[in-house]
Amino acid sequence: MATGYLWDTLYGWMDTGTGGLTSANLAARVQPISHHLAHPDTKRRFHELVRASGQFQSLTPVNARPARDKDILRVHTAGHLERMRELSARETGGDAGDGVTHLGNGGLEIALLAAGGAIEMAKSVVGGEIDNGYALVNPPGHHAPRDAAMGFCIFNNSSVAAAYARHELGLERVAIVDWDVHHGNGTQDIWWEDPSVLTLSLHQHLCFPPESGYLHERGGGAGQGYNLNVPMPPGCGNGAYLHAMDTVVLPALRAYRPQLIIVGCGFDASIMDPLARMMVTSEGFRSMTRRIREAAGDLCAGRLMFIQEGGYSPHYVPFCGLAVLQELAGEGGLEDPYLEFLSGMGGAELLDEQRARIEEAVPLIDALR
Ligand code: 9RB
Ligand code: ZN
Repeated sequence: MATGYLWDTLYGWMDTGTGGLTSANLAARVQPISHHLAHPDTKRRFHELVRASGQFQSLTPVNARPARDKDILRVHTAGHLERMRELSARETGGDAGDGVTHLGNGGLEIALLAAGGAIEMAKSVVGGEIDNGYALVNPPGHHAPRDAAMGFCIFNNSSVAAAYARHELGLERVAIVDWDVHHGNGTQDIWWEDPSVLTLSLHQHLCFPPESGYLHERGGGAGQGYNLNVPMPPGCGNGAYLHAMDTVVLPALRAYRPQLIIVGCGFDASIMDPLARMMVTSEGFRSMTRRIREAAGDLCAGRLMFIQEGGYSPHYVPFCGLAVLQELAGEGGLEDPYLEFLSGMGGAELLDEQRARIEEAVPLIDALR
């Protein structure tokens, strides 16, 4: 099993500003802090664990290249790209539009490298140079709709890769499974009327963005039925997530028969994450990865690529990520040193309330057959 892996030093140079979530603001008494919640060190620590654990030796390196304007413009407006270009050219950058998404000086170059990294991984997987792959990109992408930056996201990396696969690699059906704990609203927006990309988001209901990610948001026009949301209550752990995979995600994939599966892989559903209230451990992410790898094997010759989204525990993201990489590559290695302790906290078993909420999404699959 050849598993591709992609990281670029510049991903760790994303300037997230001086605040913790919003900008530091003296009048509002929001103090500056060295690490914004989305500071890239969390992802850099993941990369460093990949190197220091020895896992890197079993992976096939894939190099990032910047996305071209035409790659971005398949899924974003020219106005959005130009606004980001203008902001990035400013001496100190600035807010990209929603009050929490800072784009520093030169940040456009890094955002284009993230979108381009997703493209390079898609090329390698579809071209057969690797069986599957993990693009550890930054900034993330799934909140960015066609015409804006939002929620730490500048360009919608997974959508840029899906559009590339559709238009340059000749695929007819691509599925994007987004298990970041927040709603993949940008991806939903971009493919709303397009049945050639199935979009599926598992998320903590209303965690972010506000008023987004309801079950009844199902796509429109020709895309009607091809957007699936699985809003989950706070407190879901491994059992609930695996139930969502078994009853909604995998049956939806089997009904849709994609030629490539893209996973929007956030680790912010983890039990250690500061920005949400779920309880998934590295073992949960490992099991979800195994299930989707097996599904990709059955459905699309194993063509599967992961694209990094959120994840804000600098302590735990590296070990969740390592578990996913081990599972993609089909071999074990270094163990999660926190797992025994975290497993003792409970929360792994599926509760009736969680089961009921998740199974509300099961009838949505009928539209895909
Ligand atoms: C806004 C605020 C946010 C923004 C982004 C996230 C997580 C993103 C992620 C969480 C909270 C606040 C718009 C505070 O991880 N996605 O995967 N909060 N945003 N105040 N205001 C006005
Ligand atoms: Zn998230």
